[in-house]
Amino acid sequence: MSFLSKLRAKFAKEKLTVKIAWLGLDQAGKTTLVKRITSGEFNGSTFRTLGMNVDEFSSGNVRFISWDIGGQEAFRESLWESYMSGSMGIVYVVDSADRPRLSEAKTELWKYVLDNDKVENIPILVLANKQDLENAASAGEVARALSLHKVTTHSYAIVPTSAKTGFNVEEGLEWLRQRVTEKIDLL
Ligand SMILES: Nc1nc2c(ncn2[C@@H]2O[C@H](COP(=O)(O)OP(=O)(O)OP(=O)(O)O)[C@@H](O)[C@H]2O)c(=O)[nH]1
Ligand SMILES: [Mg+2]
Repeated sequence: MSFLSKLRAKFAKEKLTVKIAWLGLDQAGKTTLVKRITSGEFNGSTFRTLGMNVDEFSSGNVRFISWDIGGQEAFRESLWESYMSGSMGIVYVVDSADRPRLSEAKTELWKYVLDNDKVENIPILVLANKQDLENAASAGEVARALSLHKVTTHSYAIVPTSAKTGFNVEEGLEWLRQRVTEKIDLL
């Protein structure tokens, strides 16, 4: 058995452990989404993340080690790049109802992730979150606001979600699980 066959066999039996990083402006809903995934419930009393939270959860054959990084401006410059290092996927969360800040969300996505040479070609899952709110922009509107059609360097998906109702949260995660697993299969 070749080394790679052994490696695949090992992964088939054991869960594959994968680090992912959650990024996005403050208030986008990152911590609430992670809590929804880990507890299956909506927790409306998150406090702004000062630094980051590490959690662990599984989806199929993948165990995600999830780094939920604070989105306040002070943390972007100081933490985002170093804390996302070593990630095999990025979840970029957008508050779809905060239309005035969509352009800031675009600037930061491109600055820290898409135009950042230090970020490898890893899949990027964009969550157009807070879809339960009446004035929320649709996933298409968020995609346009972030200029996602210009992305050529990464595989990406945009998924409308609500951490409040749980809408599409599992589906988004499933997309990321598949992309990450594919990459390993290509080894
Ligand atoms: N209605 C609604 N509110 C949400 C949703 N997701 C998060 N929120 C609320 O948005 C606020 C901010 O959520 P957080 O999860 O703390 O945001 P964050 O992205 O972690 O923010 P930082 O830690 O500062 O980066 C909280 O009041 C949440 O209850 C959602 O899908 N719908
Ligand atoms: Mg947070």
